Amino acid sequence: SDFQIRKAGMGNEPSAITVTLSDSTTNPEGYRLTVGKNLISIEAGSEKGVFYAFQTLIQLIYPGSRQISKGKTAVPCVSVIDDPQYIWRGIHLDVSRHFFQKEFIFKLLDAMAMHKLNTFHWHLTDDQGWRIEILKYPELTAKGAWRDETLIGHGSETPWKYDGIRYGGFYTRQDVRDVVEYSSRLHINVLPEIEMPGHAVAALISYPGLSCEGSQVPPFNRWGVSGDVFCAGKEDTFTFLEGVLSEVCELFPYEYIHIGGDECPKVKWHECPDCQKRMADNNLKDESELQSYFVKRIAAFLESKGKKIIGWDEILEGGIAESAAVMSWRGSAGGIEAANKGHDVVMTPHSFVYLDYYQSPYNEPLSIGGMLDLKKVYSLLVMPEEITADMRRHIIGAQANIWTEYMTDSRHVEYMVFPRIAALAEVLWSDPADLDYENFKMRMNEQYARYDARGINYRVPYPE
Ligand code: TNX
Repeated sequence: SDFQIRKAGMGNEPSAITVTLSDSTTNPEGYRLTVGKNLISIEAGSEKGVFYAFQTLIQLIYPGSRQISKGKTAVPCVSVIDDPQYIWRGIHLDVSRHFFQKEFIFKLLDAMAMHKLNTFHWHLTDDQGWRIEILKYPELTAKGAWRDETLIGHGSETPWKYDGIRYGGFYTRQDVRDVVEYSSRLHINVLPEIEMPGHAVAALISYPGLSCEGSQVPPFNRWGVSGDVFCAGKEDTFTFLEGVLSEVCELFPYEYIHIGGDECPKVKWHECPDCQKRMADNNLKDESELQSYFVKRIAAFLESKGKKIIGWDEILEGGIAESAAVMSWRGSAGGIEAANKGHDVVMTPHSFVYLDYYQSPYNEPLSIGGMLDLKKVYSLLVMPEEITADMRRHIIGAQANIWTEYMTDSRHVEYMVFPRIAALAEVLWSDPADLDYENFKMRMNEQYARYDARGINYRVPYPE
């Protein structure tokens, strides 16, 4: 990390590695790496490119498949000209259903950098736990960060059984700053997500006045979708969310804030006099338009803070805020619609990038369902064919989502993430014409050794 960057034109004394910042690479994340007999030279248009050149260099040196002795290491002679296809290359981690210590976040960020990923989407709030300290609303972490019990087994097994064990945790403001700082050194943007209007039970338990009934809602200690959501009629809801988001904006320098928007049942809104009055006052014809009103209002607030919003593809329903970006999770349809309307889109279609799905049909730990092996991840077409040529620039990338209902500890998270994330990383970085699964699979043998060297718990493929 203390490496000196020698700018072009500052003399040509001999050195083992030279780094030159130049305009010859047009993509700021791109680089040229040349390993010759006596010299390793790196050329890049920005520090990001230099950083990725070093990731490649580290990749060439490790694992121990090449000779390392007495402080000496062999680096193969290569010439690499490299840059990414997409600017958004991400991992999402749900820390609400299960909580993961800051130290694990650092480990995950390190692994992201190794895979040249640049966006960490931190899913900080959901029904089962509020995980970020907010000074203005201390009950969020005093109450909302804790639950009295957690579902045992799979959510489809009824009657539901609970473990009776209190569970929880949260990140302090200092923890958040530490993660943001650590990420910035790895050229990773941190995207915070504050869920609304649904997936809000932990917030409602902390501040019951924000529900439609305005009284205590029951805890939601199993998985799935709760009918209790933020009241869209009461002004208090907006005061609260603006207070929360103001602190979030202050803590996270990234230009985007994720406001959730997914899976918001409208039953309570339908029965709530405040929500119905809001609809009448604003000429909203149904509850979908009320959700759209909600999201647009929050978008306008965040814009006033200089931020952009991104949400799950449900934010398209009832009319989308003009400046909003969309995460297409229910397949590609939402992404196609949004991009063709001129919105930026991050592809996260569940059947290709939901890393909570099973990785093989045999001997796997309990998972939510689905089947998503390495090959399937590798087959993701980031750019759907249905996007018109002039709108292709709106598909800005993709990310894998890690929902943690069934992952109780960080080793299990690692097992679900690795090696599948390597497939996504390659798909996001490479020219589609170069993608070749059999070749990738062969190269993964070295990647597994790199995971071993870093103490990463990955799924070992079956022998063939
Ligand atoms: C749907 S994807 C959800 C999450 C769940 C996930 C489980 C999305 C925006 N919402 O709340 O954890 O499925 O796969």
